[in-house]
Amino acid sequence: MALKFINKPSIYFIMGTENTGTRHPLTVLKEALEGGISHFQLREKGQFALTGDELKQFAKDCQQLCRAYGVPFIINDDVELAEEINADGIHIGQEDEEAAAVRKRLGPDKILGVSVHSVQEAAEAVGAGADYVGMGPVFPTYTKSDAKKPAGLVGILSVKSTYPNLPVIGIGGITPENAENVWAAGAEGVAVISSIAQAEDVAHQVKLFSHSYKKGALK
Ligand code: FQP
Ligand code: MG
Repeated sequence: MALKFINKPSIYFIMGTENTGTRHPLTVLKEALEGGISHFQLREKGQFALTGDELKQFAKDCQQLCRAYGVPFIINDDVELAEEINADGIHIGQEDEEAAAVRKRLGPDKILGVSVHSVQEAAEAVGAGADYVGMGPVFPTYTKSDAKKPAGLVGILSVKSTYPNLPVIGIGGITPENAENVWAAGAEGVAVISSIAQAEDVAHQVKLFSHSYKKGALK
């Protein structure tokens, strides 16, 4: 079973088939795993998103790759798919199925992540049995068209000051250049789509994120 712990510095890669441009998503995922990502979330969204059996097969391929590297495989939104293929965890937002119900459905051993934008939502996530919260958008992002107004670094700081033991993953517009501020705000991890999925050298980009941690920790 995948470890449920989310330690600093987690490099949490999120990807779907629409995020990798002309490159094959499984190749990009493999390179990201080689580079040392700590978590992977399959987030299959958009006009040409895979569905049905095609999605299931793609999810299984991602899962197999993640397993080979000992990296937890987490599915975005789709609780049914996560159950069906026995994913390591699920990530849900405020507009998705209710967190407490999802925890009940998946049992205590699976990783449950919940998106939050305030201390209030973080409190609810904790009550529902979340293992970590995704806090964002930290910076403006173009990947998610329905993204809310940036919660910013202040959002991470306030959640960490109220719940020091709750793992917080910053998401939204994070790059190796600005990541040190996310670490300095107290986040356990950075979640990244574009900056890794569209990098020319994916493994190297992941390493740049890992290196950004030491800088942040010194602050
Ligand atoms: N945080 C994270 C994580 N993953 C996510 N997918 C989100 C936040 C956003 O439901 P949500 O979740 O608000 O939107 P969407 O389903 O479009 O992603 F912390 F895991 F990095
Ligand atoms: Mg969602």
